[in-house]
Amino acid sequence: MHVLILGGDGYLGWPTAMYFSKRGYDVTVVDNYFRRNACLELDVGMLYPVPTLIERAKIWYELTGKEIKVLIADLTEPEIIRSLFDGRVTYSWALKKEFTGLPETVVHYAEQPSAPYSLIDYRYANITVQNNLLVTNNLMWGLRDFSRDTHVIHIGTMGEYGTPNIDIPEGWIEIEHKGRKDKFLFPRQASSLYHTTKIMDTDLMWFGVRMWDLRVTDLMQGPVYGIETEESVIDERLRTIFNYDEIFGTIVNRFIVQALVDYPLTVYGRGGQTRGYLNINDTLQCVKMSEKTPATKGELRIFNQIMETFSANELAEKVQRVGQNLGYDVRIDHLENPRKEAEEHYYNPTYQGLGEIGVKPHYLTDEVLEGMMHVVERFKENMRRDVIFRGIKWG
Ligand code: USQ
Repeated sequence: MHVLILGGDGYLGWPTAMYFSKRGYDVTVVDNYFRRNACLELDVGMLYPVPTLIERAKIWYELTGKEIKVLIADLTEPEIIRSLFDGRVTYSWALKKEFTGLPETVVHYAEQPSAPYSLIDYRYANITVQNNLLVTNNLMWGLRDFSRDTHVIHIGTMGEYGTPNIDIPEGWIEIEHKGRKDKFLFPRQASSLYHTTKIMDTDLMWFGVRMWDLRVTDLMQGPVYGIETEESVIDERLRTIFNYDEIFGTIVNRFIVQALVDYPLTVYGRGGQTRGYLNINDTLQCVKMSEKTPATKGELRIFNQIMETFSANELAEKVQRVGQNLGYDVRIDHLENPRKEAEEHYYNPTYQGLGEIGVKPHYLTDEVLEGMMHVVERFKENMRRDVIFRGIKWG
């Protein structure tokens, strides 16, 4: 089985590549180093340096004897994606240069993933819109023209739904109107421009499913936390990129670093914002289980990819408690919220589907937080206080 991973250098992409490779799949990764370049440009250092994607693929090969083929290229160029389906591809690194063949599965992570980035100003908004929509559209047309049986696993986001005052189902809702019924995508109302591009992705893919019988699983993921996966513990050079800055860091990873450098935890506003969270290891499980039980032809299957919900306040209190047990003096601050979002709201999403296909959740226990702190504290001398909060405003 061949898995093609778009966005294979990212926080989730590289761990996913190793995960499938270890389990015997042929793996090809594509990336244009968007995230690394954006971190350099915006001067938001990562916690530790990470070898390039080609270097990581070589290290992986030396340690496991398994090949991950690498293409460094920009997927907004349609010919790049098409070359991955029609065999014209020239890999940037591979032991065997010949084309692996059509992928049974494409995992699509190749997106600008940050809500604050998308709202820095109109230029970053444009980069987000252009990148995210063009990559998804190019992928759809590549599949339409060369490989309609390939199953796409796209990482969507729970943020597509926003925080409606009604329960959130897994993607679809049946509506009765004037005595007639039909099934529709659940109404979506995102809270950032980035999240809005993910809504547009879903609409593009839904079009491809209806028109060309494509097979798509859209995973509505919540904010992910974590650092080590089963494969990265083999060698620390294989550890995924880790951001703790305001732009690319997600809340749990940020709070952990803040606790360690005596920076009061940056709860935005009143802190009642509730989201669904998951461990990076569960992202891997969810993608794997989706791959094992693919969507059928002409199906857009949607799962809500979260394992438990917390408010920002609850996360801060957890990190404070665990940090204090380890001897850190952890304080909590309530900053004026730079985002425009509900700080107290109803939140009741359904998230059973992934459990039903075999995903076993990991939870954010004190032990898990403590384990993360122990890994992260080794890099204390690299932590920069100036990147923690710059206050990119939504309004
Ligand atoms: N928050 C704080 N303090 C912080 C950082 C965040 O209170 O220092 C709050 C935010 O206001 C927000 C919540 O924590 O209400 C989550 O923020 P986040 O920065 O961890 O996550 P978000 O911007 O929503 O985006 C992240 C990923 C994105 C993914 C999304 C899933 O960057 O790629 O799609 O999580 S979700 O949030 O469910 O839409």
